[in-house]
Amino acid sequence: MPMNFAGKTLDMAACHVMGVLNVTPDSFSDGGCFSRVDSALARARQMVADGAALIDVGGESTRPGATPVPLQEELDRVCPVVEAIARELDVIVSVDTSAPEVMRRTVSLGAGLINDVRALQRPGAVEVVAETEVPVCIMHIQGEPDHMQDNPHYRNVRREVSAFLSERLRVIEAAGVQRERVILDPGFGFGKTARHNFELLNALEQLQQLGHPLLVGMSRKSMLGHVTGRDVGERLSASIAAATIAALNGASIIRAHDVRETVDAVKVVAAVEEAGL
Ligand code: PT1
Repeated sequence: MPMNFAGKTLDMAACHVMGVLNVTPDSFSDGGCFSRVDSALARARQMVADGAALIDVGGESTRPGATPVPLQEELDRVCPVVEAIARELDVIVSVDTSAPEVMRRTVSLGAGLINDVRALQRPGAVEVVAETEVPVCIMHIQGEPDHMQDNPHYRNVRREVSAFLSERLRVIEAAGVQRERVILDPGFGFGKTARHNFELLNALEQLQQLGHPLLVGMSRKSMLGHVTGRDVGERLSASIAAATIAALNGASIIRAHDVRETVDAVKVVAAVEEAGL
């Protein structure tokens, strides 16, 4: 099952690691600022050396409590970095955005995957993706990042996440996005209690029944703090355990901060699976 990400293909029957590259506010204020692009490129280069098959570039924080970023600000942060990585490195550039204009511009600059935590629900997003040929990851979210953790509630989280993704699939397919280029993500930490997240991790194989490759992101998240009692900087072992479970249960892409360690874990899972053939 190869998927084509703007000229680079990945076997989605295997598991790959996507490195996280945040280009959120810092000391550099202006967009094309050399220092910002340069340090992002250096970080991306290290993640590629560590075995990342994809780099996820994000200019809007979507972690719990984060507030929206104006469009121009997001464009200024993300575009120069996407362009530099696509030009300089042999890796698939993913862009973590919900803004149709950011999708359009970054694909023209060489991005190979659109990663939208809002599942193309912003006006115009489905249409922009339909005009491109790149794969898209649609993620389940309940609410918006600023308030999504206020009081997450489900009658049956597995069924509701699955129903949401099925409905979004129906809508975007009807708009002309071929199903062969859609990746699904249950959205760990996006409007969910720790219990909800673990129920979803437990049910990953059921989500696979939807017939699409799965992307998962649990790296350093609070669900891991909940069970270990550890702060965000001390969650590496828990992140590797979660990544290992996801890989064993069929995830095709694992979004992670600690690329080298996650790649090692994925290699161990692949060796176990290889031995069973
Ligand atoms: C994700 C993801 C993402 N996560 C995809 N894109 C984030 N496709 C950003 C916490 O509970 O899982 N899938 N883009 C980061 N978001 C969060 C959410 C970070 C929750 C931290 C938490 O700590």
